[in-house]
Amino acid sequence: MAQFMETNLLILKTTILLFLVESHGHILLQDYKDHPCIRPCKTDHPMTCEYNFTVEYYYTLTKSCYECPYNTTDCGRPHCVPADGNQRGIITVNRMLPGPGIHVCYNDTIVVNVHNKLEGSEGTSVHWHGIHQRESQFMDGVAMVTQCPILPYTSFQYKFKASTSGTHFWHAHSGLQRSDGFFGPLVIRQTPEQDPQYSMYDIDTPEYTVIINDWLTELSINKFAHHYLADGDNKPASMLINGKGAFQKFTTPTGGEVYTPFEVFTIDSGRRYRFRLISNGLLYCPKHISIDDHNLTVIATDGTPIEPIEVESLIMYNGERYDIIINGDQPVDNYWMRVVGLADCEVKNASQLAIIRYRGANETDPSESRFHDDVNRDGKILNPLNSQETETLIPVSSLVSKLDDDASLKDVPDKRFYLAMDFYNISNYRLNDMYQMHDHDHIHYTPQINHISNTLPPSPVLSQFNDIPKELLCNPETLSKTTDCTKEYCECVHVQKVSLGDTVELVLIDEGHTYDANHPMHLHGNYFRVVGMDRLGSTTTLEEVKKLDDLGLLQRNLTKRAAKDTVTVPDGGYTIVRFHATNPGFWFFHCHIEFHAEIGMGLVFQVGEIHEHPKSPLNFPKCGSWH
Ligand SMILES: *[C@@H]1O[C@H](CO)[C@@H](O)[C@H](O)[C@H]1NC(C)=O
Ligand SMILES: *[C@@H]1O[C@H](CO)[C@@H](O)[C@H](O)[C@H]1NC(C)=O
Ligand SMILES: *[C@@H]1O[C@H](CO)[C@@H](O)[C@H](O)[C@H]1NC(C)=O
Ligand SMILES: *[C@@H]1O[C@H](CO)[C@@H](O)[C@H](O)[C@H]1NC(C)=O
Ligand SMILES: *[C@@H]1O[C@H](CO)[C@@H](O)[C@H](O)[C@H]1NC(C)=O
Ligand SMILES: *[C@@H]1O[C@H](CO)[C@@H](O)[C@H](O)[C@H]1NC(C)=O
Ligand SMILES: *[C@@H]1O[C@H](CO)[C@@H](O)[C@H](O)[C@H]1NC(C)=O
Ligand SMILES: *[C@@H]1O[C@H](CO)[C@@H](O)[C@H](O)[C@H]1NC(C)=O
Ligand SMILES: [Cu+2]
Repeated sequence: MAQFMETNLLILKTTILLFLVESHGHILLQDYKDHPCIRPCKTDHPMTCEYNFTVEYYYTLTKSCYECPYNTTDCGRPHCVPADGNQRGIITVNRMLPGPGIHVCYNDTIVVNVHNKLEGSEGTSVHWHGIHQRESQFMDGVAMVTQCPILPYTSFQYKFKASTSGTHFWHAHSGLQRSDGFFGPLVIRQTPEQDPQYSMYDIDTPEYTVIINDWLTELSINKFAHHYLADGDNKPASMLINGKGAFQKFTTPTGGEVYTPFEVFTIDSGRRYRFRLISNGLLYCPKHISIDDHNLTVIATDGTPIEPIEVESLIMYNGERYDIIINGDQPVDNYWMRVVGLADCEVKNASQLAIIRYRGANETDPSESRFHDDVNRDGKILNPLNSQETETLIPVSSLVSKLDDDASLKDVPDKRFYLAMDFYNISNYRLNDMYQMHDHDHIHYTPQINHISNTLPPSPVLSQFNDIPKELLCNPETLSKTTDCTKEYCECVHVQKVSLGDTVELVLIDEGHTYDANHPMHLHGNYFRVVGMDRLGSTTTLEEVKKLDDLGLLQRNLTKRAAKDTVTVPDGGYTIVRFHATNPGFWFFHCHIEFHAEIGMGLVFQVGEIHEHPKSPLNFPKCGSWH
């Protein structure tokens, strides 16, 4: 009888599965784990690498998961997304979490057909985080900056040259979709001759890609609205490593405890592995990463090579990437990879584990305690949170690049911007100002850059500049004529213009008066060099930093500084970055904390005059308001 019922159930489930596959017409939901572009890279053998991305609202632990987590084999079934065991709505690409990894060689051409199958008529777009898109500026994927959102029922083809080598990732750049599962790795490998770190490792294959994110227990729009409009918090409860991990506890009929499985990285004793770490961090949750009994030799950050540095642990902010070497020189066994959430992630102890398993070890969890508090990890920490440099706390401003010095490091920059950031006490209609005005104990401070909240225009600045009413655009200089934005809420499309060929210096200041938060700032379309960073105290001001600079007291090192695209700014301190603006277009610069970016902590750099920008591709989709 039981046998019969099980068979019936199987037929039922198979029917559902078939139905779902069929509903996609002829598009197969591929994981691309055997994509022909995954190969040893050779000079002058470029390929065209094509992918289909089907974007859908989906769910964790669907019926396609069968008996997962009670039967861990079932957790690996196609279309099953176990995540951390908590059941919630998600957005997936090809019903995977993370979405398919794109692994190509330098100089390949990447073609991604995005099919928008989201419910609710929701638009979308995909950003290729770390790719500079020279000559393909329209492919940067920022809705209302470089393109219109991809409409539901339509598809959009991204096509660009893989000309920014290194460890990157792709993610939705429309609303909060990135936080709900719409992301995946993007790695552009070099030939042995091109790779300055080739002698440092033996193995560099897609299995050793590690994408990490903090994770909510509900759709992020729920969390966002609950937090900003009512009494909800903004603290993540969980974390994922390659979309997996243990969080929700399940009880077996015999009273045992089970969890959804951890990610496992299998290594061979005696070999050196290049692990490519990617932080798709969502909220204010820096991630402290270590591996029991193993040091991390860091060889690259945000895709660019650095002089190797050996540390015991490393902190990653949202949007950053680090390539590390793990040496398989310890006894054959299982070891924890630990990712511990700091700041807002400490409130609910959001953390996650993965397993480094030496081949030959038993397939069990490591015997070390799961609780990081039980495992003291002393020693050097790269990229510390809100700290000054010490013997053991190593900021990224002290990393030494393996790239040659370039015009971004010349003595005097052509343009300098002081960008002051903080959470300001300003009545903000987006954050429910009626409530704010009546209850000062529960005020929502507004994170801004130079007291401006960025908004996006009704047509993309890059593809339809002439369709945008110019009064929507602003910057502190234009606003200062009419408004005191320190007293009044200022919202507009914040555009700062630089000339093509300028060396631009950004002095990023976190005034730090409200909370001890830090902001990971990400620049599209360019690398910058991190030439200075310091924490001055628990707070500072724009005026104080300017005064120090006038007195020659802001240290800059203009030799061999690390090239990055995402960097932290210490609370009560500053970070100085330099970029050489040779890539014409409109490039978004924003905090990579999803909620901060969504409520306006960003601006757009216009590099070059409009006539110097590339022309829109033929028949490029258009959008805008209609009156
Ligand atoms: C993408 O989908 C199209 C149309 O369904 C199909 O012809 C093509 O082979 C697919 N390509 C890949 C790489 O999956
Ligand atoms: C990349 O492609 C360009 C032409 O598109 C070619 O000149 C260059 O040599 C190629 N580089 C490598 C490393 O293959
Ligand atoms: C677990 O599921 C797999 C199929 O996914 C099946 O082959 C196996 O028998 C199941 N194991 C148990 C203990 O039920
Ligand atoms: C890690 O590095 C420290 C020095 O910073 C050294 O004392 C320790 O032995 C190293 N551990 C391993 C496992 O290599
Ligand atoms: C977080 O962990 C600490 C130490 O292990 C524990 O005391 C505390 O109760 C935990 N907090 C929550 C919310 O689980
Ligand atoms: C694997 O487990 C078995 C039985 O629990 C034990 O005898 C053996 O020593 C273990 N092997 C390793 C490599 O830890
Ligand atoms: C915020 O500003 C309001 C008036 O704009 C003021 O009444 C309130 O005291 C301020 N709150 C804080 C914490 O500074
Ligand atoms: C700047 O960096 C270079 C290269 O790492 C180093 O040799 C030099 O001492 C640094 N200069 C200062 C002023 O710190
Ligand atoms: Cu921020």
